[in-house]
Amino acid sequence: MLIQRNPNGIDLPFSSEITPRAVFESRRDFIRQIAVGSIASASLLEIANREAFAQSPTAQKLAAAVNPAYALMEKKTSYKDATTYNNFYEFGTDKADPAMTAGSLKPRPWSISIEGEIKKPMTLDLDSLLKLAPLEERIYRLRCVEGWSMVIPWVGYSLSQLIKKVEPNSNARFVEFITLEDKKQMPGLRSPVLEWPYVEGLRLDEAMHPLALLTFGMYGEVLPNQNGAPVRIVLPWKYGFKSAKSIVKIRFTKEQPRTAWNIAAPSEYGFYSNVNPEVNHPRWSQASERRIGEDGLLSRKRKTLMFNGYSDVAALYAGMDLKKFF
Ligand SMILES: Nc1nc2c(c(=O)[nH]1)N[C@H]1C(S)=C(S)[C@@H](COP(=O)(O)O)O[C@H]1N2
Ligand SMILES: [Mo]
Repeated sequence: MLIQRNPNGIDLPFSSEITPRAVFESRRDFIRQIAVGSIASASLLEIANREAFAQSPTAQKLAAAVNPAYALMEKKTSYKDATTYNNFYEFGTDKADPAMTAGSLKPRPWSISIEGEIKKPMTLDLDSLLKLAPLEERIYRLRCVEGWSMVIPWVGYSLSQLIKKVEPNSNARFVEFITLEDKKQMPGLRSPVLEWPYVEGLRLDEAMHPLALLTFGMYGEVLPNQNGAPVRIVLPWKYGFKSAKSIVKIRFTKEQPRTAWNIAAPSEYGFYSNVNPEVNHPRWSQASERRIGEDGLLSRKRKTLMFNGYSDVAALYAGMDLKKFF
């Protein structure tokens, strides 16, 4: 192989040496086409996104048409990164743990019991849940409170569809989400790192916002266990920890529910936890973020946007001091 010394003194092979000739040639054509503007920028994004779709060869397909109203035009995080860099403390606290240990979770049979301040309490199994409303694909940015983000194509429908079905009564002001707690399936429960089960909550009007997604799949497949199989919520305008995984119970309440991270560290994690670049975590800034798989480990070069860019939700918080209600 021909080695060329580059100006920085590092030996680099020519790209024609490491790439088969035909691929190299067609790439040159491709670059030429971009230069003359014959490939639209939308298809450039499509090409960038192809890499993101190397899905699991064994997973069950769960296809749905993209809802263009919620299709973020950004390069998707690769399936590999989205399924090997996870926070799911029931399966360990290291980012790599859930992918290695969540095989013990049994996502079928599964049901969610829906109770509390509603006219129609019910238990729905997974098939009934899947049939309740048409599935949509929604490409959302997920911003973790730790300062990183991903872009993931989720499959689900608005949580509001389920809420309408159970008919909240006039006492219902909040919704609580409760994750499975089973030591046999979840090795991380042996550690007291959080109070178990993992609980999260929303005000009822937040839960009714169309962006709040009851989620069954990602990348056109059912949710991998490490991402919260078989059903979770995704709330793209809030820090990632609000999006509880592997939900077994949804309870409607009069009082504001307790939430897992607020119990663990109340001065660090508030009930609302809306993405807000102006309210820093006591131990780090929230003004910027790094995109997993694209940016360097210490490179938080992307500006974090108010409500993670989902400004539609602002009306939910009109008149509220979001520094106080962080
Ligand atoms: N039950 C449960 N849900 C959870 C968590 C958890 O530890 N347990 N981690 C949260 C955090 S901190 C984030 S950032 C997201 C990560 O979702 P992902 O792994 O699908 O990207 O899940 C959230 N949901
Ligand atoms: Mo997170």
